[in-house]
Amino acid sequence: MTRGAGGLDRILAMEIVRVTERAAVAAARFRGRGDEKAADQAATSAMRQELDKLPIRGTVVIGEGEQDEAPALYVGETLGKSGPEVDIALDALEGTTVCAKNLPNALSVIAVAAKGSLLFAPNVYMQKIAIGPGYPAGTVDIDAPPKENIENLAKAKGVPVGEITACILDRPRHARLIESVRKAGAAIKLIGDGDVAGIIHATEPGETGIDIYLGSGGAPEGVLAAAALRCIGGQMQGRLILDTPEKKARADRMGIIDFERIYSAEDMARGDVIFAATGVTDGNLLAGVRFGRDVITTDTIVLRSSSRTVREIRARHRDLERL
Ligand code: VTB
Repeated sequence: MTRGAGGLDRILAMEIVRVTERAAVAAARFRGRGDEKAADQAATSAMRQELDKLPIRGTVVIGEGEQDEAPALYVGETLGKSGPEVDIALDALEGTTVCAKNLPNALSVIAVAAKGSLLFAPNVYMQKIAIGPGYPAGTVDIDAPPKENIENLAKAKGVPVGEITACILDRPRHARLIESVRKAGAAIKLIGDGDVAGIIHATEPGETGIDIYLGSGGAPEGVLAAAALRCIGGQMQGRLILDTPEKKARADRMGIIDFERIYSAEDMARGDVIFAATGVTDGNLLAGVRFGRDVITTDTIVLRSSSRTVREIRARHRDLERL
C-alpha cells in the first residue's frame, strides 16, 4: 500500500468499514438462534460481496478456512477488481458460538496490509500474551511464568497485583494457567470465545478492566489481534503450537521455517496496516447491531497503524434492502 498521509491505506480505512458493517448485520440476524453455521455463512457471504467491490487486488491470507473447507473467503482467494496488491486477514464472524448464544463480544473483523505483510498462519493454536500501550518493552515475556508476568505488569502499572485482571479463554486446557494466575493474586475474566476482542480489550484497561491477555487460541485470530495492536500500540507475543508432525508439515507448506519462533505483533503484521471491527453482539468496547423499525445501527472501530488513529463510527443504515 502507498504509505503515509494521502496513501491508499487512508482511503481504504473508510472503505473497509462497510465490509465489517455488512458482515456484522448479516451475522446479527442469527444472534441467539443457536445456529453457528448459519450465522457464519451469512457473515461470510455478506463480507465477500462487499470486499469484492473494493479498489484492490487482495489475497486472503487469513480467512474462513482452506479452499476445500470454505466456499468463500478461503485462504488464497483473490478479491477486488483492480488496484494495489494487498493481503487480507479476516474473520467474518469472530465468536460464532457467542453469536449463536447471544453472549458478549462477537465481532466482524478485517485487517488489510501491503502484499506479503501479514503472517500466513496455519489454522493451529497459538500461545499468546498481550498487554496494552504505555509499558516498557519486555514487561511481559511469553516464556516467563504467569506469576512473574503478572507481578512485572503490576509493577509497571504501579498497582498491587490484586488490581490486575487477566483475560483467558475458558477452556480445560487453561486449567493450570488459570490456577497460577489466581495464585499470583490477579483476577481473571474468563471468556467463552473471541480472543481477538480479548486482546483488544487488554489495550484499554480503563474501559474494559482487562490488563493482560494470556493463553492459547487460534493462530489466525492471533494475526488479526496483532494487526489491531500494531494500530493501537501495546505488546504481544505469539508462538504457534505445532505439536504434531501433521501440523509441522502444514506450517512448512505455508513457508514457516522456525517452528519455535516467537512472533511479535510487528512480525505478524508488518508495515502500514488498517483494521476494522464491527460489533455483532454487545461488548466491552463496541455495541452490537441494533435493529430498529426503519434503521439499523452499527458501531465500528477503524484503526490505522501509520497514524495510530482510532475511529469509532456509529452508522445508521436506512437502505435496509441492501442489508
Ligand atoms: C479462539 C477464539 C475464537 O477459537 O481463538 C478459539 O477466540 C480457539 O479455539 O473465537 P478453541 O475454541 O478450540 O479453544 C474461536 O473460538 C473461534 O473458533
